[in-house]
Amino acid sequence: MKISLSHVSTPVKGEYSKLGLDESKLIDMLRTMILIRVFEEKVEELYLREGVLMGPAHLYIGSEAIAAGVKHVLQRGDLVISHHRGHGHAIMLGIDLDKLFAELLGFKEGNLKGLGGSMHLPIDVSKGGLYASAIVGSQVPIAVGVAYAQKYNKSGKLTIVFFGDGAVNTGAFAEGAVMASFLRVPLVLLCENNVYAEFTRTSDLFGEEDVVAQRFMGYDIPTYVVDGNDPLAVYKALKIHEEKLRSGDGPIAIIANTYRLKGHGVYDKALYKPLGEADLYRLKDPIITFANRLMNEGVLKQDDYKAIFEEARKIVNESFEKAKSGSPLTLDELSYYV
Ligand SMILES: Cc1ncc(C[n+]2csc(CCOP(=O)(O)OP(=O)(O)O)c2C)c(N)n1
Ligand SMILES: [Mg+2]
Repeated sequence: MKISLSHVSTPVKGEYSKLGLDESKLIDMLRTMILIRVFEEKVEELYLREGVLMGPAHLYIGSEAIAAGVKHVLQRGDLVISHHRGHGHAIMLGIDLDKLFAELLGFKEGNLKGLGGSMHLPIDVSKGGLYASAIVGSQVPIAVGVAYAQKYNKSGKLTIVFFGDGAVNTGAFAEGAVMASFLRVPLVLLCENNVYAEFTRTSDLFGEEDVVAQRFMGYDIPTYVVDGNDPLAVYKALKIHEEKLRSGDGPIAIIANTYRLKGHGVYDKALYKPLGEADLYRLKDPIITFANRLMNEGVLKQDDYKAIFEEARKIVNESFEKAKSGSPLTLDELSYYV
């Protein structure tokens, strides 16, 4: 059995044009990351301080670079399948923020009429968000079927399925990976390796640091390991294999190494994390790191950086104000939809 694991480094400036990167894409990646961050901070506030949101919410804070890197590879007709930590995917897909807030509030103006909530937020078929599941790992074999349809129809489109480092220990992941490999489907298995699965360090489960990468071996699927805090590394890993994916050469996997800066859900203070660990990772905050890079490369000025944050805060606050005036489905409507 072939084992194919390669590390993809961040592109140097000279590679940008070959990879189809220009200034507007670079700035949009940063803008996307900031919009996700500001949205998530608002969500956290609405849960913890305002108490207006209920149910679970698993924040994407710390992993924004992954969604931003994926965004510019997607074409119309490509599909995204997500998981319980999918707010960042929903924003990357371009689902209106007022619809997302309405969905979190349980209102019929939400993208799923308030029936899905946080863990199904990235679903809007018109934007390419086909499905999301909170049953860890279960989305992987489903994504194989979706990608198989794309292959069968010779569509040239691809599917990206997001899952976490905890999901790689499920039978569903293994089953999906075997089928994806066997059927040679245009699927990207994208593992957001954020160090934790709920309240457990994934590496503690096996006492090995690289346990996640090991889970990808044996399927004959080319697997790329990237810095998931760098949107350009994520983008590059997808881009170098894109043509092969679209032409039916079979699936790839990407392990994007990142860090869950917050607790598992909004309610979780993450007191089980080693003291100082999150602070160390905050020094490598993906937004600050990427903004510094763009400033060093002369693409971004300090004032523009501030303006992007201001703009994101305005969009987020206005979207929430708009969503607040919505209402839940009536009983009649509920019985129709459920
Ligand atoms: C099949 C299944 N088992 C257990 C759970 C409970 N659960 C919810 S999230 C989670 C951890 C998932 O960790 P990971 O895949 O790393 O994703 P992350 O939350 O870190 O993004 C678990 C065990 C579940 N939802 N589904
Ligand atoms: Mg995890």
